[in-house]
Amino acid sequence: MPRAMTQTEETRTAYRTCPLCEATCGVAIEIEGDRVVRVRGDKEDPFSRGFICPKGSTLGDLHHDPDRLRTPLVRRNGQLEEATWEEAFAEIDQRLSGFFEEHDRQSLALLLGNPIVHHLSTGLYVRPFVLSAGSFNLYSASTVDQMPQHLVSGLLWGDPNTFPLPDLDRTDHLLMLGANPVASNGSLVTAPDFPGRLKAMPARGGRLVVIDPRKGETAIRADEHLFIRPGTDVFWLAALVHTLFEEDLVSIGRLEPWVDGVEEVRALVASFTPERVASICGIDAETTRRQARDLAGSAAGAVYGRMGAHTVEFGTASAWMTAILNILTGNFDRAGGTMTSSPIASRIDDREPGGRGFKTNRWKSRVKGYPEVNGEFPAAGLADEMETPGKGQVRAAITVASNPVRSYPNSERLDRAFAGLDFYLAVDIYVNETTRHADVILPPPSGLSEEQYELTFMGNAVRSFGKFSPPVFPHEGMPEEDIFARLILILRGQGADADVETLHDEIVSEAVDRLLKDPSSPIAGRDRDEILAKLEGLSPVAKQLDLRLRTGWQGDLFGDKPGGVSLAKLAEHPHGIDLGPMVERFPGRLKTASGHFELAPPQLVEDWERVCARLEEPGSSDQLLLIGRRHVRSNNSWMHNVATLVKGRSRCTLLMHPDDASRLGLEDGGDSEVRSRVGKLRVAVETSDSMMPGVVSLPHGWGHDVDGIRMDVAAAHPGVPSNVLTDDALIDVASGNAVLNGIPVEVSPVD
Ligand SMILES: Nc1nc2c(c(=O)[nH]1)N[C@H]1C(S)=C(S)[C@@H](COP(=O)(O)OP(=O)(O)OC[C@H]3O[C@@H](n4cnc5c(=O)[nH]c(N)nc54)[C@H](O)[C@@H]3O)O[C@H]1N2
Ligand SMILES: Nc1nc2c(c(=O)[nH]1)N[C@H]1C(S)=C(S)[C@@H](COP(=O)(O)OP(=O)(O)OC[C@H]3O[C@@H](n4cnc5c(=O)[nH]c(N)nc54)[C@H](O)[C@@H]3O)O[C@H]1N2
Ligand code: SF4
Ligand SMILES: [Mo]
Repeated sequence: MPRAMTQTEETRTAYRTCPLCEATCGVAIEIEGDRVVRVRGDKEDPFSRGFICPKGSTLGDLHHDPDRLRTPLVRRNGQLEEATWEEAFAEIDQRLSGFFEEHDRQSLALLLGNPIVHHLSTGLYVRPFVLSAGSFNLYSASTVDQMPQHLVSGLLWGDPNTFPLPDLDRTDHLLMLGANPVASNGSLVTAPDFPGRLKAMPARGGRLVVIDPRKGETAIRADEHLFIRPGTDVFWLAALVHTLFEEDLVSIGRLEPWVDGVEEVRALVASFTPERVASICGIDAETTRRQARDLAGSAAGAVYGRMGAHTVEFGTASAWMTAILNILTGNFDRAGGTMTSSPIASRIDDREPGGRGFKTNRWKSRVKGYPEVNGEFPAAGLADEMETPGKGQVRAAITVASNPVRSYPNSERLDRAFAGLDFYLAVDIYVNETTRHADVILPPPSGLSEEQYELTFMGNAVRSFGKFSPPVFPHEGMPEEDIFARLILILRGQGADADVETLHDEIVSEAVDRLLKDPSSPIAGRDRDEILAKLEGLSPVAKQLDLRLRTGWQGDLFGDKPGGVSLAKLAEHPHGIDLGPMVERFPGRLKTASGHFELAPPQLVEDWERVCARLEEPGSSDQLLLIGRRHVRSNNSWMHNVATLVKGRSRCTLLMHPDDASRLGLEDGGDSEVRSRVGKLRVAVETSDSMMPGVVSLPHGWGHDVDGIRMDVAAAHPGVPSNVLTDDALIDVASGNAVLNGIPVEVSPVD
């Protein structure tokens, strides 16, 4: 944008959104010349109202990080060397064409990592990119994170991407399981200043109850915290549902005519009495009954489960029981309960309940026969696909913003598998534990050089909000959409020099045509050239964004609704525009084939047999179980190269209860060896009675002392990689999600 380029020598403030986590905090970036001198929370942002966390204030450090790649790297004579963009694309074209002459398309795996959801270009180009690859071997952070929720959303109300959001600002009773938003700032719910929103609850008589095997940053602020044995939430949630039936507390309310399967659910939880699950979960029966009554008795309550409830053996069943609790207590789609978002860049098509429903298992993975869910295979199955010979064996990979060697389970096995690939292309900003194995690395520009709109997260937001920000700096290399366009053209067999502008135009035209042809679209039947002319002059990503904004439920409909939202209108509001809290969207939003809520879909009922089998044979409660944890100064696997965030005492320690430590002969600060079925590592012990006895905790994303990485600060603060211990043979069968919490481990002292 011209503004950024003409004012580079001046002092100025740019308003943007922090792209580092789901909270989407507004930031005010103070710039002198071409340097960021300070990042503050933007007090005028109506959604975040000035809140930021320590990570947000390091956006300048990330931008100026000398280790952040600015030029492509190509492997020559075994070394990753700087190359021009032309050389890099020529290499990719030559290597991939050679590869496809010998191998099936399925032998190429695509991996999409967490940061892609924060960039407009990746968000908008990922679909054509995946289609151009023509491979079912698609993996993403979703199956090490939230796939259980996609599946439950898809089966219960017909849309895998409509998430149930706790209405934080209006709820009277929030029952939270497996989430620690005071450290994580929230997940699958976008609410900047989550801590402040929780703090505001007591003033309106609201209560927060946290269920967690660790009394962490959020639990200490709760009105009540209960320890739970890792991986057992499903039993406890089922006991709550059981109690609702037993004590006649079911009260669905307004949506009752649209809810199917209530009697089936009653039967499914019949044997899950609070007494029966007490010893499995570690929560006594009377407390469980009281929790069910408190939830049912609140004016507007919400049950919210995340990471710790989803990345476990029964993750889908937990997400399912959570949704059932919200629906049976009449709290689904009720203000103060659990609602769904109305993003400004989307239409609202809630006229008639009913749609196509949600299907999985349209194709299966080669080695383990895992069904696809939401178009993806389980991350935990990738190493099998890479190591098992045969037609379709994965022999090449493209990773985009993904660090599987630190983020996926049984990471040492994946490390070896990546080292052995025939061809590996990374689109990434660092040479890290995974990308060090690449043959080519293409670095997208710094986030500060991009046009910005948090398209994905506005879809999970507790308010309808929108903010568009132009780039702060000119970019050093190639715009990300051009990187994708070139890769798409290469994957389509059109070569390294094909014209990217034609591809960008094709993608925009297709999006316009879809809307013109769709009878339910607000611009159906309008003149194509008129619409395209009104988008002229914008970048390819801005065109797609403007199209969505202008045809969204608040849009200006390209002139038909004067004063409505458009990109131009957003540009007049650099702090963003707020269009209010969540609103009731059901039953019109139901997209199941029946047009009803399917409380007992056959797929989930079948999966319930696994839960019942475990109820019969719960196994030993003496086994030590490993869980993860997050810290507000860290972000998954890639922000340890920021000196201000990693300084001080190492936070990568094995937390455990002092009684467990003394029983095992371990001391606070002493080294321990931790072993699981798949791996072992050495790490310092930190004792704390915030831990439930029998449970140990290690953060993930560390382990930076490996050969070949180019992240100097991170390498000096390495920590240990917890996914050496997580087991790729354990998955939540229904969704394919990895099990990252509740891993059986042995711990012993090392001298
Ligand atoms: N600072 C920081 N913020 C982040 C991230 C980060 O790495 N650092 N990552 C971002 C990402 S990608 C995500 S997905 C979100 C995740 O955000 P959250 O969903 O809030 O996840 P965590 O912070 O990992 O908290 C999970 C909690 O579950 C508990 N737990 C573990 N096992 C169980 C169990 O079996 N049952 C129950 N009830 N609890 C359990 C843990 O003790 C922990 O307190 O955070 C995002 N924000
Ligand atoms: N044991 C355990 N494992 C976990 C978790 C856990 O709680 N416990 N959490 C899981 C969760 S929730 C998630 S989401 C995953 C995350 O795992 P991944 O999807 O692997 O994401 P990150 O670890 O954030 O790594 C991000 C990668 O993108 C690169 N990168 C950063 N910014 C950009 C950018 O702007 N563009 C591009 N192209 N690249 C960029 C970084 O260099 C790095 O390589 O980890 C999962 N793994
Ligand atoms: S909570 Fe921190 S990392 Fe997340 S968006 Fe806000 S400032 Fe950025
Ligand atoms: Mo995540």
